[in-house]
Amino acid sequence: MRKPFIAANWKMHKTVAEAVKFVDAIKDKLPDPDKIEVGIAPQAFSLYSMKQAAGDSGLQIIAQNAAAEYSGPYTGELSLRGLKDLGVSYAMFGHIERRRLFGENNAAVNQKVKAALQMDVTPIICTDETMVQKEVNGEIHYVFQQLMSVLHGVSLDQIKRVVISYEPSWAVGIGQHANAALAEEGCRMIRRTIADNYTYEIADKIRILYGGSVNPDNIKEIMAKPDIDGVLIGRASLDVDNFLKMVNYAE
Ligand code: 3PY
Repeated sequence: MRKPFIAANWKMHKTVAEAVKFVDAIKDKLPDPDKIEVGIAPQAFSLYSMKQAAGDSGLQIIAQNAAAEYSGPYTGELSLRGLKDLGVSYAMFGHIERRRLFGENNAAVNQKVKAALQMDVTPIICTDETMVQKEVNGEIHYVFQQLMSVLHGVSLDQIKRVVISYEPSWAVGIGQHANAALAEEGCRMIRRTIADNYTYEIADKIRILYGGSVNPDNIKEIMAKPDIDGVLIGRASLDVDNFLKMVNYAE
């Protein structure tokens, strides 16, 4: 059984005080962490205070990004070593906004993913690609080239620890209704890509999230899809009531 994972991507929103207030408001109203995992990815300066505020509630505090290098002269970067020291267990990599606005490419994301795995921080790999159809020996194969580039050199043992978030560009940051059927199709193809390139057993265990305009009205339909194990929520996660409705979608 794959444990559902409901995570908020707060992007560049909320001060430390606002973030802590939010955690205080939700931490006693979260679902059983053995059944559903809940996380929030705030701006880096809130990670420590939110960790403290979350206490033993089971709420995961997630980094939105980190550098591939563990320390050194990298002004403005965030180290995985520091995240590990804070007790942060997850970091997101390759979000479409990082690719679009900050020029991150597959090679850079790949380095970060491998560094996170080495540091025992679980990467949440965001992939925004649309599938490429290829004909091989008369058969149509769907290929996730971006995902496979980002996973280059990730071993059979390491891939088990990865979380993948399918965030198609047609759905991110626009606040429109996500198309659950297309979201499922993408996640199913990602699972198949993992099966083809690793093993079926691993593909069956790996968690694949969907990200893009998830909100309290569409989360149930999205979470009912068999290959979607969770969601990464943008704008709708900024409001306490909305967020609580979404993490408790199963009730
Ligand atoms: C969105 O829904 O806008 C996201 O970017 C989720 O990561």
